[in-house]
Amino acid sequence: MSTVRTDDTIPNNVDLASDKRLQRALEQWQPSFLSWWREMGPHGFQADEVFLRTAVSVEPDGWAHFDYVKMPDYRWGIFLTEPVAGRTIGFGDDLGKPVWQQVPGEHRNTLRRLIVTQGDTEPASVEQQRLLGLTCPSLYDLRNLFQVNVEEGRHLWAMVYLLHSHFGRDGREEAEALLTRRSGDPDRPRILGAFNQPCDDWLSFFMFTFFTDRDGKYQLLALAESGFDPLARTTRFMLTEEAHHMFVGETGVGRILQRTAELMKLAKGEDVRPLGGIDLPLVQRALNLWYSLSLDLFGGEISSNAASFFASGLKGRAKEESFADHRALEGSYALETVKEGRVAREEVPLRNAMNEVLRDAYVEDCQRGVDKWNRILAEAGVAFTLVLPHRRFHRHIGLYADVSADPRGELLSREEFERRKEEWLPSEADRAYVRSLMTQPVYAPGEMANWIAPPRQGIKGRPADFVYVRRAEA
Ligand code: BYC
Ligand code: FE
Ligand code: FE
Repeated sequence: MSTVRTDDTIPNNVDLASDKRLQRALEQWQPSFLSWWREMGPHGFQADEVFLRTAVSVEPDGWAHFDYVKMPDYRWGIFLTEPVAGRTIGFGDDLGKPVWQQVPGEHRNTLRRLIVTQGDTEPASVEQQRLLGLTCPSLYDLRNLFQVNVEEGRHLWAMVYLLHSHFGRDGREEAEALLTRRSGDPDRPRILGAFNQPCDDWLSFFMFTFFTDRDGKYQLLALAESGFDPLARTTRFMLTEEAHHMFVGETGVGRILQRTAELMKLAKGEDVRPLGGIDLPLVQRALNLWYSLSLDLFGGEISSNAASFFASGLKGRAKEESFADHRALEGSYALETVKEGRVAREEVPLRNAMNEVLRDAYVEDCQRGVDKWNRILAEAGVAFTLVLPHRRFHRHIGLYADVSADPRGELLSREEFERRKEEWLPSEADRAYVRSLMTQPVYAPGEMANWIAPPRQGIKGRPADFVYVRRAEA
């Protein structure tokens, strides 16, 4: 059982104090992290006291502590799940061999790249969301936004710990670079596409936490299988926190749907804009956007990178133990490709389709959430069904990057797509409308913006009108 040190400058359960060099390196990175947080973290709320959850151990029942904390004082710590005695590599060419506690030389560059790519998304999301507090629909939502933000900060720490402890000088340089790229910056952008998109209204925020954080879940599940044991143990613990992020997205959109359904009854029709609601076709367009951007995050359908991550035991499939064959040397995966303007089937070796296998699991999980949203609408007596668009729709990575398709996956000319895209994706007018609903924040305890229903329950047994954020200048 590893000892938790929460009194250290950097809370941890990795016995940081016994490795002075590493401890010093991380303590040197810490002020850079904090100045990044003050510059790029939630704007305008750094002095407020927020009712936050902090990870304090890896005990399944008791890993989190809830209390008021000013965000710059949040105790970002390093926590790895307990090692599994005798753990062996669960897939690929080295199946059954002992897992690695140190980075094997031949996998060093690949592993570093995977860790940096994962790490880069964490601060990126904080940057994307930094102005949202100024337009929050309630103190409850404000607190949830900040909860997500501080935990993404901790996920950055998790990756930086690996870079510092296992990759020497290269790792330290990468850790610095993680604080210098900026979401959406044309010169120094974040690595992956979706993390450079604006996420500047709350409909986008809820879609992001539903769809994009869920990519996080699946990428983390795949890395949790890694033969590089410190990576597996770090990502396993990150998944514990991730569940709340998706909860915020699922319930956030669910509450919008519930409110829209109420307003539709008052309006005696579908057009809820005169009543200040978010109409369902607009919700569908926002869904189409964030789902398609998030599908891109799984990489190309046919990927030799993915094949070699799998072969070398670095990145598995989600829930690898649920598969019968962990080598995946036999068998193939049937993909739909587009050749000369027509959809065709192509069989590819299974290992080359690992990105698509992971995407399949993700799509299924998204569908379960969308089904729940549709039940909210059905129970409110609204005849409208939200649907996930086809995988070919609005893609920028992989086989369909150069293909134009409608949400049903039917191929179109680029001209037709351009002409009709406002039917399927939020238009400038849609965005302006959503922003117009969110010009004023709601900071009064228990109050809720007009466009969203209140949550079913508060946080950690606290009532709905609890003061989740104590505003410094309130
Ligand atoms: N945007 O072989 P391919 C999260 C690049 S989210 C831009 O098809 P591969 C979170 C790719 O790097 C989880 N570029 O893909 C959520 C490659 O470049 P090179 C984040 C892209 O290598 C919310 C080339 O295209 N974690 O935690 O299999 C809030 C061909 O690539 C994109 C991870 O991503 C893209 N979307 O890569 C906070 C896990 N996709 O080699 C946090 C770590 C691909 O030609 N990363 N490219 O220079 C990976 O496992 C893999 O790098 C990828 C797919 C899944 C990204
Ligand atoms: Fe994260
Ligand atoms: Fe997350």
